[in-house]
Parts: sequence; C-alpha cells; structure tokens
Amino acid sequence: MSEPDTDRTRRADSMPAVSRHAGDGSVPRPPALLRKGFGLVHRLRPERMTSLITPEADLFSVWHLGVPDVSTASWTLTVGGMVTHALTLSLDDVATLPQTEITSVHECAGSPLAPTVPQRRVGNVRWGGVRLTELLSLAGIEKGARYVISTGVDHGVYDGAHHDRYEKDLPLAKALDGSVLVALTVNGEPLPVRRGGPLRLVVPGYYGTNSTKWLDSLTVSDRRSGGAFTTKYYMERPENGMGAPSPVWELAPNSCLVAPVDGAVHVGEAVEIWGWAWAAEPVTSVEVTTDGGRNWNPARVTPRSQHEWQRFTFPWTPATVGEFILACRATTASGATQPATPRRNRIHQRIVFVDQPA
Ligand SMILES: Nc1nc2c(c(=O)[nH]1)N[C@H]1C(S)=C(S)[C@@H](COP(=O)(O)O)O[C@H]1N2
Ligand SMILES: [Mo]
Repeated sequence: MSEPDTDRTRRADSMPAVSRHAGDGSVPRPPALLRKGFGLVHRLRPERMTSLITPEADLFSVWHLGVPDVSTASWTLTVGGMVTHALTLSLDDVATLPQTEITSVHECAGSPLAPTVPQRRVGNVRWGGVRLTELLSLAGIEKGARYVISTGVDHGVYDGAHHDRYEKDLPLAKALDGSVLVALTVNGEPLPVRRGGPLRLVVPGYYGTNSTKWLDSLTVSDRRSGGAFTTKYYMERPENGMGAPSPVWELAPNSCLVAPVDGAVHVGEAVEIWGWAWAAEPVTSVEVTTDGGRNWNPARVTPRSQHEWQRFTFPWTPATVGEFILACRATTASGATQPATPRRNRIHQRIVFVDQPA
C-alpha cells in the first residue's frame, strides 16, 4: 500500500472511471481511505456511563479495514439479489422515504481474534433513518430468500489478509422485524464519517459487528454470505467448545456497574449501586452482590423501551470499613444470564474501599 497522501492520486490514475454501480456520480470503488487498517476509539469506561443516551462523541468506534474517504462522494445504495425490483437509491432517495428513530444499545463483540475477552465497548444511542422493511417491500422479496447481506465500501488488510469490502449478513426474519434501520443519523445528527456516514445499517439487538457502516449494497439471498467477516471471523462455538459454530448475532445478556466508584462509599451512609443491563431480549432481573458473589440480591430494573439499555438500582448502606467486591448480573425472560468465566459478557465487578465518613 502507498502512503496515505499519495493513495488518492494513485487510485485516480489507475482506475479513473471504475464504479460498481450504474449511473453517474456513484462512489468510485474502491474509495480512497482517510485511515488504513484496524482502528479503535474507546474512552467511555462504565463509571462514566452516567447518561441514558450516550453522547456520540463519547461512543466507542471500531473499524477493521480503514475509514473510507466519503465526505464529498455522492452515494448510492443498491438493493438486489432475490428481489423482483432491484433498486439503486441516492442519499436523497433514502432521505425522502419515511423516517423513523430507534434507541438502541450499541455493543461491540470485542476482537474476533480474542472473542472471550470482555471489552465493555458499549453505549446507548438514538439512530434515525429508513426501516429496512420499507426498502425490502419496495424491492419485493422473492420466494426462498433467507438472508440479507450488506456491504460497506471500506477495504484493506485485516489479520494479514486483504479484504475488498466489509460484508455481513442477517436472517431475513430479523431484517423484517421492524427494528433494523438504514440509518442517516445518530442522536439527531448526520452520521459522522467514522460512525459509518453517510449511510449505515443498524441492527438493534445484535452485536455492533452486524451494523455495516458505509453501506452501499443490500443483497437478498437464499444463503449466508461467504465473506471472511461472516465465516472466518464472528463465528463461534458455544462456551463448552462443543457443537457447530454459530454467527455472532444476538446480544448475550450483559450489564455494567456505573456507581458507586471507589472512594465514594462510607460506613453507615446509604449509597445507590446502579448501572445498565441489556440483551437481545428484555432483561427481566438484575442481581447485585456486595460480597464478591457469596450473596446475590435482587435489584430494581426499569422495563425496556425499544432496544434501550435498562437501568438497575440497589440501595446499600455498608456497616463496616474495608474492601468490598461489588458486581451485577443480568438475566432475561428465557433464563439466559452472565457467566463468571472469561466470556465477552463476563460479570462486571468493582472493588471499593469503604472508609469512615469524613
Ligand atoms: N463497513 C464496516 N462496518 C462495520 C465495521 C467495519 O469495520 N466496517 N465494524 C463493525 C464493528 S465490529 C462494530 S463494533 C461497529 C462499530 O460501529 P461504530 O464505530 O459506530 O461504534 O461497526 C461495525 N460495522
Ligand atoms: Mo465490534
């Protein structure tokens, strides 16, 4: 690969009019890159997750291959494959379709090269755009279709191999459940480029990896995508290592402690232990321990709205000075809960030292 500043020139010379789409002014593929290779921004640790809606500037961001230079490009989105009317839509076309908003927890599954390491890259934001069902009903789905494959225009080297696009898939049933968006905005503002702007997929209830950024195509298919990000990466066996690998789609139950932080807890003073809990399905109970897991106590949990994370609270008045291990554990209606073993949704804990009041 050439230097970043010469990249655009070289590409312009070597492939002046290459476009994957019909029509004028579509994004040249491959587009130049603003950044190359894997990147990550992650500043918001659980103790700072104090607001229901995470400000966009605080939300983590991940890219595997690079960040494409899309700021001045005119965009097209194609909808094709097993459809009766293939579509090629401009951004204006997308913006003039009925718009909707959904607030949803946004959680990264962590590195596909180290999938059991909890990263706690998570936030809760309001996405705006067109329902995927809207686009699919305009295109008309053919009989036998089972998946929707999405691609992003980013390209580059990940894990030692070159990938000419980022490609994901999701079951047609999920694509049609009404929650999935082709999004133009986050928290009411146009998507910043790093966030996937101008257009991205948002799959509420699924790990962030499925929400393809820089979205340029949707393909209805009777089979899964054969791409690396759906076959080699983000395919996992169950915790016991037995059985067939399955895609990293639905969010496993997870929760994190926001407060209290170390230094804020005093003997005989009431304090609120609180945090956020989420899963693909609603969380129905959260338990809190103040003794490192010997005893678990039911916390109060707010009911879920849309795909938001849910707040839990537990009042605590420590009676003695010393170190206490606090932790929380979320469970869903179907009984799925969080493990204590090294998994991406391992129980979150925090040690606090309880001192005498000043
Ligand atoms: N095109 C494209 N989409 C992508 C990715 C990517 O590398 N390229 N990364 C995925 C992963 S792993 C996550 S966690 C989310 C991150 O979205 P964010 O940067 O808006 O937080 O985007 C997903 N969509
Ligand atoms: Mo991710």
